[in-house]
Amino acid sequence: GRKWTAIEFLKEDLKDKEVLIRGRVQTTRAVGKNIGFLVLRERGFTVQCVVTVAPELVSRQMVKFATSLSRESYVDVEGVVSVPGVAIKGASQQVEIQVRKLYCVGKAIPNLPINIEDAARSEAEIEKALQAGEQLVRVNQDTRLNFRVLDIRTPANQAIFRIQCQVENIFRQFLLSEGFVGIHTPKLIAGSSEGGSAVFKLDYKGQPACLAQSPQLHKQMAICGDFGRVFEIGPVFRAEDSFTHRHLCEFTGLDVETEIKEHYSEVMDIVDRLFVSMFDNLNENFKKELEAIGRQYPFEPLKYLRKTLRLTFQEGVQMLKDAGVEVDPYGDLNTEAERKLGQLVRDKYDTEFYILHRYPLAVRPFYTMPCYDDPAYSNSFDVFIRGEEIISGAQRVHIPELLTTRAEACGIDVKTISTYIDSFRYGAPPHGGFGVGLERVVMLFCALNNIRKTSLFPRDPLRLAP
Ligand code: ATP
Ligand code: AMO
Repeated sequence: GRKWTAIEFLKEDLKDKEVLIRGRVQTTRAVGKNIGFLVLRERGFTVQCVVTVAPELVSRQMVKFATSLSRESYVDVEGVVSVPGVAIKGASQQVEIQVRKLYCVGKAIPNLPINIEDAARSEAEIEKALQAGEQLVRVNQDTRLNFRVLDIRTPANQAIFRIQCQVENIFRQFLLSEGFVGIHTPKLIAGSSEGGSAVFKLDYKGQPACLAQSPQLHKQMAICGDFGRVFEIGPVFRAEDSFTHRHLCEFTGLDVETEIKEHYSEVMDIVDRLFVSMFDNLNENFKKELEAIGRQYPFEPLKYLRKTLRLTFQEGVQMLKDAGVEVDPYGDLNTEAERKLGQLVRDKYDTEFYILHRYPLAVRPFYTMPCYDDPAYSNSFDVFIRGEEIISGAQRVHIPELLTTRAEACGIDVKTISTYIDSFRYGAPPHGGFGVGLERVVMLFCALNNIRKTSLFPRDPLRLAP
């Protein structure tokens, strides 16, 4: 095959060399009939190509063809690298390609529903452009999602999904290094795994069934099956009935379950080490991606401590109370109280990442272990980034009689989970774990305002396409 050069690597050291590149047409411009310019883009990098009429090499027809190519068409260009004396505006690479040959290998329709350059601008750039009287279309969230294939071509979106991939990668690498085994649990199950009604129901060859709301029951059963420590990366389905900036109907769950020797703090220790190393890794190795996101959606780097702060639920309630916010000490925190507590914690402890534990039992799922010293509370925790939840976790009830009582007390039909409850009759170790929402981690690490930005093809109550 021929040798291809990525646009990213078109630099001065290639001066006078012949290169072969492939890119999308970002813009075209004709100057008279003899010269044309086109900017080609490849994964966020752009280069200016010059088509100049020259005997034997480039015809007027070719200039016309090149400058009339529709935006976003894919073209292959053979040409020579040159270095102009002045800075090149509107392209990331500071060299030009003197075009010899040009082939359109993937034509785009002429009027695209989204202009990528407009879709890539920050709010501040849009304001500035509008004030300067520029013609420009503000691309709203719904339009972006309707034409997601175009939208995800922007540098910020390209970076978001590279970071998402790395979060998943670090999660896996970290847990493997700590002796965890990766598993896959069924997504077609007989009933609700979290209690509650937010399940997608379906017909399983005549039997009523659900799409799994979490791997909760089966990851615990894997512990009963002697794996010791397990993790899973997989889809989670929630039939959410309201429309928020942080709920999807399908998201990616990063789940962990492990034996506990003495205390549920062992589970929180894993959260602590995993996330501190994840944040360090992203800040160190994904600077370019974080900058690309920040150029379109400016944000402050996440503040986190070397050892993650742990507060009890009661301490959190007290902090809110001291700040004049009354909350039920045996109830759940609503979104507003969670946000407020996030601010109070940041101001007092200088961190935007912390663990809140010992939640009231009444607001946790049936499988949660009550506190030994006070059964009104539970061995459970949530973890927050910038005042919003990214993780729920807990020690589980591994005593079958107590599990049955708790399930009944929570209004669960124990028949639908009988094989799960039975698993604990065959001998089970004390254990616990947690579940992380991948899209929420990326959203909140980068302080993005909507979870739809961190889901490649989001599913929400109104959206089943694309
Ligand atoms: P989880 O699925 O772990 O419960 P969550 O972030 O949805 O994650 P919840 O404990 O369900 O956390 O909710 C916390 C608070 O968020 C609730 O008390 C409620 O005020 C608000 N909330 C939860 N779900 C919704 C929703 N679908 N629409 C609007 N507000 C919600
Ligand atoms: P929970 O229901 O809190 O806990 O879910 C765990 C984490 O998943 C994310 N999350 C969501 N992300 C996007 N859209 C949603 N609709 C949504 N719902 C939840 C959040 C949340 O913290 N079985 C337990 C976990 C465990 O105890 O191991 C569970 O599912 O980031």
